[in-house]
Amino acid sequence: MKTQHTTQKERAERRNSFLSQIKGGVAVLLSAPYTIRNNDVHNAYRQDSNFYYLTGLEEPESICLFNPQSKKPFTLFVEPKDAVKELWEGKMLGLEGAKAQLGADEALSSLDSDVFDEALIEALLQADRLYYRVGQNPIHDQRVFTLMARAGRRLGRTGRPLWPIFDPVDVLGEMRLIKSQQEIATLQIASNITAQAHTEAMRHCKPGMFEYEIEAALFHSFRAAGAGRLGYGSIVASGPNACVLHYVNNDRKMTDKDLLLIDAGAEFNYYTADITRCFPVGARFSPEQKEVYQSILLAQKECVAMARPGKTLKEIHHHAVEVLTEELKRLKVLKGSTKELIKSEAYRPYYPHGTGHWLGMDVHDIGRYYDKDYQDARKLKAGMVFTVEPGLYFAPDSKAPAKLKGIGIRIEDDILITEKGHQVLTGAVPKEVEEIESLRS
Ligand SMILES: [Mn+2]
Repeated sequence: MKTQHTTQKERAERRNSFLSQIKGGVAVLLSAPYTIRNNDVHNAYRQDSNFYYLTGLEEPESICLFNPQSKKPFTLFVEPKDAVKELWEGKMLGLEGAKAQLGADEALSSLDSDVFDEALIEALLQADRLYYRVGQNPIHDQRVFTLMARAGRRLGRTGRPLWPIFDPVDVLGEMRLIKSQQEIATLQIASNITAQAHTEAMRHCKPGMFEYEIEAALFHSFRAAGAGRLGYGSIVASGPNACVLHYVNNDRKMTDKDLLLIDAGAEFNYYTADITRCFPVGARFSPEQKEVYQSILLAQKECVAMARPGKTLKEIHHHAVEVLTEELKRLKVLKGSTKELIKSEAYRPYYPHGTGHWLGMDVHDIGRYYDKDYQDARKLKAGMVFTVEPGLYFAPDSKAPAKLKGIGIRIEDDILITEKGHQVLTGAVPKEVEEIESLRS
């Protein structure tokens, strides 16, 4: 497996871009906390996406301070090397490593809180605003607010108000929304690994198996192909479970009458794919299952075909709603004028979610969905990556015709916008009825 690591050069470029966009201000970013699973066992560590995007550091208890006004604008606060800790948990970067390997202009101990406190106060005194995401860590919020007040007192009697706080996610969201060649290559690897696992699941699933057997097979395929972890909890939902949008129990025994909905994605080097496919647990779709499937496939293919620079996710969603409403009429679930049915959102009990979301380091990646004023949906641009995932869900207790009850289907691919149109990153997994049935038999 060819590996795609974000280079230090690319990270340095990101930091320069970030620093120039926050000029006049100062930014504090926190690492993700180490979280306890139970008693003294920790969950596997994953760095916060924004923190990793800018620093490449995978250690907890770290803080990053960006001060564009300083000759040393990039300071990392990390834990100093500790031989005992290294014995138990592995190599630490340490202060020297933070400078030599990650390109920090300055590396200071994160264990000595006075060091950070003084550095932030100094930086604030040279700045007119603070970039800091409130609400991630209440203890840290309290600390930052207190330091702002202390810095304010240092100013003396100037009548100046305290520093306004901006969310750095606004700047970082815009940066992360447009993927570089390196990021696209990484997403393609995550997509290939995920596509391969979905295709294998489609091939090996048998009546009588439990959903968790498929969940385990997916995880095996991901890890065996070099994926670091799951991009999100796998949904392996058979029969009526597919109507529960965030079903994660994955513990039902499957029968040859069921469809199986799999929504799972591998994370590779901090970038995740997000694929959903549905296939019969028996050899073939039932006539009803096939009809619903074809409706969604039609909507999905038309929505994917719309993807190009200048279009919006809102337009794509609107088109999905139009097609699915027409199909709901054809399936005798709804009746009346399509226009009225859309206006009254009659489709919503059967299509309750959106048609896509940004995709990248986070499965629901950051970045504005609207223009700067949050008025109009933003136009798609080359380098954006998002999902197209229409579906229909006829829960057993819904008002759908009896023969459709218990059917839940979604088809999801990952789309990259290119200069001229789009590229489907996840096209390797079959989605045509004939392809699926031939794989199943
Ligand atoms: Mn998705």
